[in-house]
Amino acid sequence: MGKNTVIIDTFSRPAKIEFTSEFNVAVPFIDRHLDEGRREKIIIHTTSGEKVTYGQLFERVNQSGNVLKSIGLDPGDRILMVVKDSPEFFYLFWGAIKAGFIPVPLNTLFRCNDYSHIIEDSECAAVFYSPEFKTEVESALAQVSRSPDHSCLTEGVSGSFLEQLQSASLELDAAPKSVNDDCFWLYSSGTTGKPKGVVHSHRDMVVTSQHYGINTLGVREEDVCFSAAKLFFAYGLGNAMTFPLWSGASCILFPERPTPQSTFDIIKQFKPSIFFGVPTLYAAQLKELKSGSDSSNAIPDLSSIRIAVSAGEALPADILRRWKEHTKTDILDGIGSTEALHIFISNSPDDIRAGSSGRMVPGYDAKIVDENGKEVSQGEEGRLLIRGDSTCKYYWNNEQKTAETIEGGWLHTGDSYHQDEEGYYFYGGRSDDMMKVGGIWCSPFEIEARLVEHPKVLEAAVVGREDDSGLIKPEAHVVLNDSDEETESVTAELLVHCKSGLAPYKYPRWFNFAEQLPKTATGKIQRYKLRSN
Ligand code: 3UK
Repeated sequence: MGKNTVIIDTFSRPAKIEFTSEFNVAVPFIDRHLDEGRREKIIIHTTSGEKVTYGQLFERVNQSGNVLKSIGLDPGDRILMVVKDSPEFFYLFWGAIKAGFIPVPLNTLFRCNDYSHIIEDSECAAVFYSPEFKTEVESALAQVSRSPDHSCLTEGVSGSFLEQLQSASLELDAAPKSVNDDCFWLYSSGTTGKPKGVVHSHRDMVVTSQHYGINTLGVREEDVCFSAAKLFFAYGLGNAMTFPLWSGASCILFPERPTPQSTFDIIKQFKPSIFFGVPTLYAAQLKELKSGSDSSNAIPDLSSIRIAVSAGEALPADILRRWKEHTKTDILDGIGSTEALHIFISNSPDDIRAGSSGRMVPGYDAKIVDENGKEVSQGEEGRLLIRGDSTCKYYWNNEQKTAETIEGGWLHTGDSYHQDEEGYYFYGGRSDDMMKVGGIWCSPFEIEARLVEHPKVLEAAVVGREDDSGLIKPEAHVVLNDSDEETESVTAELLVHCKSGLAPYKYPRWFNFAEQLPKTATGKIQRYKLRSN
């Protein structure tokens, strides 16, 4: 069957995926579409009106690979990308892979110090960046002890990457690779510590796109995907790039910050069939929908959406319920990670359990263990480990973290979970955020979910705090929908609300009200910042 080919047995479940021994993943993701008759089909719509066909993408990717080769990079060199969601993100990422280099997309919300850490840690050979991020990237380049050999703006100046593309050759042979070769990295910031380079191989994007994209979510050729999560995030990379590419579908790219209004406007104009968001955005969109229906503002037209997806943090059951009430569509919650590359436990269109992360995505396995690594009995809370063919090979330059996280093919997710008798998985918080209250494990997430069910609460974070006797008790940090509310009476209301809906030991003993919660750049609550002890 030649080289650079994938054969999928879709009749077996999980789908059986076989690769040729020589395998560069750029070929089935980019080149294949020409043989399958999609040369004229649009793959990318940008919100500024640009359109890119599969035929044009193939040519730009080849030109990009040729530009990268011409500047004198060596095979396996890392190329950092601080690039906004745009066609050039696709060109750089796939051009690098096809030519045998390693693209490393970075969070564009990082600051100078994050970039200088990553430039040094990755020992990269080149940095490409959009003009929007010039100040932070150039300050980082100025302060590192060893600068990469090449740094290049993507556009807007003479000699930019896009300008160099124009004169590059349209032909490029794929560098010979195999499925297990390093392909691209992502930097994961986690909820604590410095970002770590997560190394993925050539097989991984095929595995996530098939097992989750096609077989769980049901992405098909007619779909138009719109992700509020950006491409530099593993979630966004799958949503807006690898899933549409793998299925021969299309995507919408939006380079700016997603807000309820901007996402509604894009949905109205571009009519996506699949929308990918995060719980915080769904909560904000619902708030906007509510104020829209109260006043004379028109309710936005969301009728093109066939299915919505949520990941990044757990989706409270109440948000799912209210979203369905307003839009008549479901939100599929699923848990994924940078290390697993995408979602490995998920709800699916015909199998939704509100408040749960869903069931195992076929192709992945999970086990829940106690502090000693022993599997717990069903229903009991424990640490979640998963196994599957898209998990990362290792953390770059961090043997200790690799050893702690990857053990005999199993990946420690760092999450606390329990599974019910029907196979649904329930999130209980990060393992290190769990509290023992009165000797019983207590999940901050469960208390938060109860708090956000209250109509006055927008968001909540719960942490453990020592009481006068040195015992840990839950403490709540709450963001109210209306910050002018009288906090004393709201506290009393929330107390009654928690006591009536939670096991007796779980109600928060302290309430704090804030304008917002501390979060990572990817929107995860940093509970450690809220802990007072
Ligand atoms: C948490 C969730 C409960 C959980 C991601 C989809 O979020 C992604 O990757 P990250 O590496 O973070 C991973 C951690 O985030 N988490 C994610 N989804 C959920 N917790 N319910 C959820 N649905 O702590 C996990 O360990 O930033 C999400 C696809 C790809 C991704 N990388």
